[in-house]
Amino acid sequence: DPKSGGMTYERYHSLEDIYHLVNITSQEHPDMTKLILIGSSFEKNPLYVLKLSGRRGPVDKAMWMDCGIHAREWISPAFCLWFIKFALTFYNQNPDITTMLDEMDIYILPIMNPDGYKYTWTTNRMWRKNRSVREDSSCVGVDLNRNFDANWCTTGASSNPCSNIYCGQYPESEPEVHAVTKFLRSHKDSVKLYFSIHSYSQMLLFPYSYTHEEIPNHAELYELVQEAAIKIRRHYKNQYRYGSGAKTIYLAPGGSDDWAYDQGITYSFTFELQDLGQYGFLLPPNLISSACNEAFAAVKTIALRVIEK
Ligand code: ING
Ligand code: ZN
Repeated sequence: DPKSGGMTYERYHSLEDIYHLVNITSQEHPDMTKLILIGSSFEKNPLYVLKLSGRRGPVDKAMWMDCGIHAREWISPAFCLWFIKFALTFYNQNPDITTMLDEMDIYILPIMNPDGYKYTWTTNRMWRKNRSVREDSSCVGVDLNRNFDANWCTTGASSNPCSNIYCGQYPESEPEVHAVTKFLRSHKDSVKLYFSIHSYSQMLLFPYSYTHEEIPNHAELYELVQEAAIKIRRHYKNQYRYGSGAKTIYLAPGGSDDWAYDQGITYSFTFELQDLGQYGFLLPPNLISSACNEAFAAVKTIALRVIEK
């Protein structure tokens, strides 16, 4: 039980440990998982997606979730690992989890920015971007959540390589972003639901972030995040704000959820997990389980609604 003591999921894991955990999990559940290499990072670290499926047989719907786009947001990859463990542990025990896995394939990328993550363990805990190098600048790294082809590098991003919100030389210039977009483009027919996990600030967001304009199904997504936020509030006593990205936080072009939405994945979300700023990116390990439990409740609530539709 991921909630119980001694759980390896209640601590943060080094990059090597993350690869190891994903690997052994796939070996322990060969009937329900598939490990897929979708590309590699600038420094040639592998980008592994773990596919989770129920035992009921082939389905035509899928959900995608990526974690760790931003290096310093450690609770994000911790959540992806926790999600995998929780889903596999409670399949055929918890009816909601069983339904989720039986009705959808779930693709999880536990760490989208391995180079940056590694750098936060070795050198600079507050690093955000990836670690790509260019010949004409001494500054390193692109903000992967400004590098998607969604109103790329307009207001809310920077063309300065030294900026923390540097958009890169062109859309999808970064191998990490290219690997994800390539995978999602080739799975367009099945993937109906997209989640990108960040921290911190406790928000449940949906497109657009690149413009103040509302998406066609704004009211529908608003209801979904509202329901999820109410559940978190009721069961976990934590407040999450919700709404479109541009209206709820700030204008941010080139983000993954906006790109996914414009590809036709009309249920597309970015979650900002705990906390509200007391610890910020340095969320202590003893808060991992509460952050993950409430985030899981939100993902589950939305996924079950999308399955019903
Ligand atoms: N927040 C996100 C960021 O990249 C965001 C907010 C959400 C931007 C969706 C674009 C799209 O700035 C954090 N904490 O990184
Ligand atoms: Zn982030």
